[in-house]
Amino acid sequence: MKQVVTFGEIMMRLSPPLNYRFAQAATLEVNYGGGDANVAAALAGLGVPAAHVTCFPDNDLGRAAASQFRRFGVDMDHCVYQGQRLGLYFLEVGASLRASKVVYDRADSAFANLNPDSFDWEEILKDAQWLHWTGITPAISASAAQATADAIRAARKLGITVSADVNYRRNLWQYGQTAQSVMPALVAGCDVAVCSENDADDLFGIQAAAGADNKFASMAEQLMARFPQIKQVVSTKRKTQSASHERIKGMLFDGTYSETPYYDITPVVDRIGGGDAFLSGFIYGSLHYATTQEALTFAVVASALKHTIPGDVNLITPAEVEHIMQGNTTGRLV
Ligand code: KDG
Repeated sequence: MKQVVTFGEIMMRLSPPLNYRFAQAATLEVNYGGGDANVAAALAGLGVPAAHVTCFPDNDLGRAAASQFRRFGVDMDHCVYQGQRLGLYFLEVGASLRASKVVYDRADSAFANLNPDSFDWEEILKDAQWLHWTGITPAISASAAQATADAIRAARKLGITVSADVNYRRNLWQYGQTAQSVMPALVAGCDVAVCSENDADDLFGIQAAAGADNKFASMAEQLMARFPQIKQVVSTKRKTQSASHERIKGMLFDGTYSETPYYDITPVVDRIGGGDAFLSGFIYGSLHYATTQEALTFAVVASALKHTIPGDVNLITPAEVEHIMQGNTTGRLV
């Protein structure tokens, strides 16, 4: 049984311990992650049955990555094993004034070379309620973009909710098609979009109206006018008071604008996957609460908590999030 299905690449993440620089490190710590898979893993941890679909290389590294996500409670039964290599990414974790660095080594991965015909989406999505993908997935290759389009088409046919984190990563689009030409047709099939003002401008040429009091709401209104299937646009906003004081809030537009208070995220232990934590929290909240305000608050608190957890995946419980939602500013001792 799965309520939510996600689709995208899972990579091995290799990072020097603590805050060592690449040039110093004698060892590299291993984690596994992927924008879409992180959402499935966080949902499984929250108690929502979730499945992730991907293409792994048919070797021990592919199987190790799959078993890690199985340990998180994700249904990996629809994954295929074809091709030679698992994508890698190297992360050097920064601190204070020194930013983190990411180096990708994912060209020609098994996922990039996937065969779209390997996935029977109507079968995979039957009984599911929600399909989620990120803009990373169609950026990887033409075949990954084709499989994303196939999944969305099947989800629409079955009448299930589709969400996308448009997540424009310009350095990933290297296979000859542009995000600006591929993304509109995919986003047109979505009910929920995570989209920042910058991404709306870069991908769709949508800007807040000049002089708009609320730039996010103005952008979201235009996005929904362009893509009428979209019913909710959500995003986070960061406020950086200083290198050691950063906060985030959640924003939502569904015809009316709502937002949450700001929540502290410093000191940041690991910011990778903060956006995935937000969206998994929003899916959880949408499935469990009566109001979008509660869903949005759950989402931003879940994301704030992710910043305290090493690795790409948000391993939290609903009780931990609700404790903060009730106005507590520190975790509960259990
Ligand atoms: O959102 C987190 C992702 O960026 C991380 O898990 C790795 O999927 C990844 C990517 O493409 O960077």
